[in-house]
Amino acid sequence: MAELSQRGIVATTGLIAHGRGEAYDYLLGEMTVPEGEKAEEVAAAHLLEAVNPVISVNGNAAALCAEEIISLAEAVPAKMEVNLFHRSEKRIEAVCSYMESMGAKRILGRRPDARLEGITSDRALCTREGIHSADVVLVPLEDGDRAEALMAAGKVAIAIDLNPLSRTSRTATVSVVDEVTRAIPNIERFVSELRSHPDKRRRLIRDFDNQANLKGVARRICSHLVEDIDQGKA
Ligand code: PTJ
Repeated sequence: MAELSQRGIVATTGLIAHGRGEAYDYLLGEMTVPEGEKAEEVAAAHLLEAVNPVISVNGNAAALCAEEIISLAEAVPAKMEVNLFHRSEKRIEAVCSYMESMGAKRILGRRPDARLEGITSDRALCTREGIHSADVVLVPLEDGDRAEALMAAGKVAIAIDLNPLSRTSRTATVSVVDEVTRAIPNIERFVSELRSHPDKRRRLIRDFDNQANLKGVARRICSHLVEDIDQGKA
């Protein structure tokens, strides 16, 4: 992360966000919890049911798991679009080139030709072919404003965020509370499992309650803390 920050791929605030993520991951026991796995299965169902699924890529996601994102995009198949919170032409180019150097054959985002309503910053810039016309968008490590704007535009927003209380987690259609390097391969595994089962996919989507799932994660964090206290670790 530190090296990719020096190369301009990860924003300075991206390093801070990474530290926040590590703290939440510790509270989750540094593993995929059952609620995270359920959300990953539902995320896979949405991606397979979508007409135009898009994976939004920012600096942190690229730095942590470029190859896993590319592999998931090929498996679905889904488009990949670079969209940055701290946007500059130089960083857009750096992240796009980095994804290409890691094997991406096609990356959208260099030439935005549309705007996502409800965001005043340059983060609204996107492509007509990608995020603007997507029906399902996977957003790893997102900020709350854009998750809200995607939902307001009628899209299914799948967030990956270790903080179950973040505005992104509370806003998204499906909130995957798991570390992104575990979450993306898990979603790909479920894509393989669900590919030939459309009825199961629709049932999973219909029966999923995101708020109840998030409450389950929050309770799990609390009980981990209580266990640590009881065992004299805290
Ligand atoms: O590359 P840019 O310019 O688009 O900037 C990206 C950042 C991450 C800086 C930007 O999106 C941002 O500021 O995000 P936030 O609002 O800090 O939210 C990031 C969320 O991701 C936080 O809730 C973190 O807990 C969570 N997070 C951090 N690392 C991980 C993570 N979630 C999953 N896996 C991680 N490794």
